[in-house]
Amino acid sequence: MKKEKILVIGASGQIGVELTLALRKIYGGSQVIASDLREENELLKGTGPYVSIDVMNKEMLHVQILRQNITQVYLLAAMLSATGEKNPPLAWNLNMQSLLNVLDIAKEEKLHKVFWPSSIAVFGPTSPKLDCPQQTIIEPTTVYGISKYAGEFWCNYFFHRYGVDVRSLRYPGLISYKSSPGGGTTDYAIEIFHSAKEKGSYTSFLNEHTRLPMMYMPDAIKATIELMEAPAEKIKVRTSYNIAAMSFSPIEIANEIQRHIPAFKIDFKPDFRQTIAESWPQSIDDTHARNDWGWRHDFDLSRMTLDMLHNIN
Ligand code: NAD
Ligand code: AKB
Repeated sequence: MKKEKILVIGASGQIGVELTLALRKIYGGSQVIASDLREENELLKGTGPYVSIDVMNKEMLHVQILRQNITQVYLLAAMLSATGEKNPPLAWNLNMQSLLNVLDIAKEEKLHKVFWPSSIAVFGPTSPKLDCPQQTIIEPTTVYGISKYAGEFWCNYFFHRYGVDVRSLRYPGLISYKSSPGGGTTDYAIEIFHSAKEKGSYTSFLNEHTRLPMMYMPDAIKATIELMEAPAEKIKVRTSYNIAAMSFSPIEIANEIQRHIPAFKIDFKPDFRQTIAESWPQSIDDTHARNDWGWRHDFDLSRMTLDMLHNIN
């Protein structure tokens, strides 16, 4: 087992549950402290320690980091794109202050590493729609996207100014079956599987041809751990790396589901999330991640669909 003591903040969320379980496999259950504002997720119970932490309370966070001898922090607490648009000041406050609290403590306590995820939501309507590059026009139009873009530059700043080894990925929409999604625009791609199995039909809140970059959770977890384990000299992007696996639209995923459930039906009732989705690129160029630290994805649409349908009860 490796000698690190890790704190996962937001461990009961969609990514947090699976990332905590994966980190516990590598570092040992007792070396990975799960924390969240809400209660411990059922899947985490009995696999390692859990503490209740409000990341906005910097003093409490600092005390816990010292008390638990933490050497690495994975900060996952955030308000996602759709929920963020319902309360922009709250989203900005949580997404920014949580990061600044963690970066400040990391600087002061000389933590070994910090992970903080960005998102494809940094891109806006003026960014290239296809194969959107690492460096390009970035003019986000959601409060979530603005907070992620600002956060990327705080990460870059703390690395260059104070030597904090903070690393980041621009996750696409993440698809998983173990824990529920937390209020994003890409959540339809999870709901569709549950609805297909429960009711045989789904009403999509995005219209049929809205293509977005997506990734299956096992790939996202793999990317996160590989990024964090890569030697520091290989991490050349200190804002946040583009990573990609697949892109599809609601009609394309529905067609894929129909290969397994022929009677499955989909219809479309776009809501406010349509505008958010239309502001994002359809596909992402992740050449830098592939070249710098060897990123490769395992799951495409058909492999992911098979696995999701197999695992959803
Ligand atoms: P989520 O909403 O499922 O989980 C976030 C967790 O943070 C929740 O369990 C919530 O209770 C917790 N939290 C909220 N406020 C807190 C506070 N003040 N203190 C402590 N915990 C608090 O989100 P997720 O989908 O797991 O996303 C995790 C991170 O990954 C976020 O930064 C998100 O922007 C980013 N991301 C996610 C996706 C995706 O598709 N899921 C895509 C791109 C980026
Ligand atoms: C969302 O839709 O808000 C997230 C994301 C792409 O960041 N899934």
